[in-house]
Amino acid sequence: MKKEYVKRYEGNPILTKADVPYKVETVHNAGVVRHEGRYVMLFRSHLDTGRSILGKAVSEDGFRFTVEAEPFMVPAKEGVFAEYEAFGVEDPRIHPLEGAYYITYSAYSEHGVRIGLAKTTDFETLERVAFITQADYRNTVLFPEKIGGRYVKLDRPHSEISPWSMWIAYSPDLRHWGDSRVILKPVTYHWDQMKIGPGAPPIKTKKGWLTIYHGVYPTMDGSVYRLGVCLHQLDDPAVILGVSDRWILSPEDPWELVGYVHNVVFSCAAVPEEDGTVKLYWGAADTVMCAGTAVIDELVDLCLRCGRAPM
Ligand code: BMA
Repeated sequence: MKKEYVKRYEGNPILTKADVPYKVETVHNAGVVRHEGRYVMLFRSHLDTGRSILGKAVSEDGFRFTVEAEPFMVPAKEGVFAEYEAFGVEDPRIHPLEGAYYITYSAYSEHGVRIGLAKTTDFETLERVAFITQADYRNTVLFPEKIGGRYVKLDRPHSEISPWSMWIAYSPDLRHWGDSRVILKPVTYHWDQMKIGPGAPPIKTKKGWLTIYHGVYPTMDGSVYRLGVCLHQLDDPAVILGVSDRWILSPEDPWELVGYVHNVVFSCAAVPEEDGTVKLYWGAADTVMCAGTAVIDELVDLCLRCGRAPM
């Protein structure tokens, strides 16, 4: 059994609030994508109101990022988006899809948390498309292409009877979603027994769609957020081919163990590279951004060899 699936970048943390030219309290839970030969990061920051906004940073190598002078996305000022984003926008995931970048984000308001969908082609302007869930949903990721003629998303509703599980849903137009089903649940006395949620947008591999997700374990000292992997069938991603019973990343470095919320590694981004590796990005202790690399085939293999039951 391999000891380490994710190799941490030696320069971690890669981004902190000291790198941000405007006043923020944290830099975490960022979406990252390759755009025109560079890496673009949209990161979440807490303000000193406790509410969140999104900033933008750009990098040549995927590790050393420069933050832009102004925030990229703040709560909308008018209309339906203003009503549902009043308490902040959080945890962006960026999806290259049909020539544009679709951004899913958590929108908070007095009505709860729901998922907004926004669109950009250049990371200069941003168009809000629609809310694609009701409350209380978080952690929505889109598959990077249509499957069976429809768009597909994973997300994470919550209910008392079936806590914090991963669901799949389908859409003809990215706005209207249906045919939803639960596909992966926390299972008692496994590392992710308390809650799970999709992390990075799924990655296409020969053996299936690879999803990096977060799993939470309750302890006497609060919850621990770790990262794990599962594999979906290529032509029917509702079918889970394997889910690893071992985590791939657990809080270890000092900035992962201690911060705004301690013992957290939380990912919204994984960028597959042509050499078969993936650059993985995670927020550490809800305070700073970190990065590392993994070998995609090893993660796929882990899903298939070291599986637990999906539910
Ligand atoms: C989750 C979300 C994440 C956060 C994590 C750890 O419920 O709020 O944005 O990183 O908790 O605090």
